[in-house]
Amino acid sequence: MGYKVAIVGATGNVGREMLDILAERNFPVDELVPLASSRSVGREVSFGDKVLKCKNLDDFDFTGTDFVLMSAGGDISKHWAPKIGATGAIVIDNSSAFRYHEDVPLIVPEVNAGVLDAYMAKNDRKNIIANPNCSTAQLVVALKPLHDLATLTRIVVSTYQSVSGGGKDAMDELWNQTKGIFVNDTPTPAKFTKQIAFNVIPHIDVFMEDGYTKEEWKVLAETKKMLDSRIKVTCTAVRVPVFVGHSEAVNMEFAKPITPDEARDALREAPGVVVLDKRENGGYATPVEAKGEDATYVSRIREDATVENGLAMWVVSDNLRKGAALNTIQIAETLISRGLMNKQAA
Ligand code: 2RA
Repeated sequence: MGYKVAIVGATGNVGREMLDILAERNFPVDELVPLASSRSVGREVSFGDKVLKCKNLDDFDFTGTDFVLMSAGGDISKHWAPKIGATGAIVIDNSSAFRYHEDVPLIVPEVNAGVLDAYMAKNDRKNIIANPNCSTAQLVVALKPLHDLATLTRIVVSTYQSVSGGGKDAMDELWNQTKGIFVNDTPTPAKFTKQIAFNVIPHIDVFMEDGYTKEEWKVLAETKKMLDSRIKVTCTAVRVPVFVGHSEAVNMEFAKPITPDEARDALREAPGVVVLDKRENGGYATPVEAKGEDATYVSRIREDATVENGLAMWVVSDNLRKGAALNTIQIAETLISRGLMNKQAA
C-alpha cells in the first residue's frame, strides 16, 4: 500500500520537478493529484508515463490525503496550509510562509532529520513542515559535516543564483533578453530590476531596513534555525545569467583547527555531498554539471589564512532539486523511513 499525494502548484517549475522526482525515485504513490488555481484547472502534467489533469485547489477535499507538497507561493501557503494540515494531511511547504515559525520544523534530512521525531510525537502539531530556501538547503548540507568536526563560529556567503529560482517568467526573461541582444533589441527588465542577460544583479527578494535583502536574511535565519543559532552568518545574494544551478562561495571560521584535507575527508563521507576538488583546470563543479543531479557539489576547499581556523569552499547544486523539489520529497521519505506516518508502504 502506498500514499495519496497531492501537489499544489503542479504546473510551476518546482511542481513539475516534484512530479519527475516522485516518479524517478519510485516514491510509494497510490494516487497522485496535481492541483492548481482555477485558471490552470484541466492543464496536463506528466507523472512517469501518465498524463494527469490538474484539479481545482479551491474545491478539493483533502480528507484521506497523506502528503500535500506545496509550491505555489507564500500567500497560497499561508491561506491553505493550516486548513489542509487540519484534515490530517502532512503539508510540506516550499514557501517561506512558515519557515521561521517556532512550532514548524524546517528540515534538510541530511542535517536535522531527528527534529521530525519530536514534531510528529506532538499532539498539537499543525502538520506543517517547511522546506528551506534553495540557497540555504545546499549550504547546510555542505556545512553540517564541517560543523560536526570543528564547530563553525562565523560564515561569509556570496551566492551566484540562477534565474530558475525566480520562476518560469524569470527564465523566459533571460532567454528572451539573450536572444534579443543579438539582434540589437533593447532589453526591457520586467521580473528583474535590471538587464539579466550578460549581467549580474546584487538583489534578490525585497530590501530590508538594515540594507540586506530578504534572500540574504533567509540564509542567515535558516542556517541558524537548522544548524546552530550561535553561528554568525553574513551573506550577499546575487542573481546571475544561469538557467539552473545555484553556486556559493563560502568562507568559514571554526572554533577548532581544521585542515583542508580533514574537511575534504569529512565531506566525502557526508550524505548528499560529492567532493569534486582537483587543483587543476576544470577540477571543480559548475552549475552545468549540477543540473539534473541530486548531489550538492563541493569544490575549491582551501585554507582561509586571513582568520584563525579558516577555510574557504565553493558549493554548487541544482536549485530546483536539492533547493526545492528533491528536499521536499526527501522529507516525505524520511517521515516514512522513520516510521512516522500512520501507514507503511508495502
Ligand atoms: C531564488 N531563493 O533563487 C529563491 C527561490 N527560492 O530567487
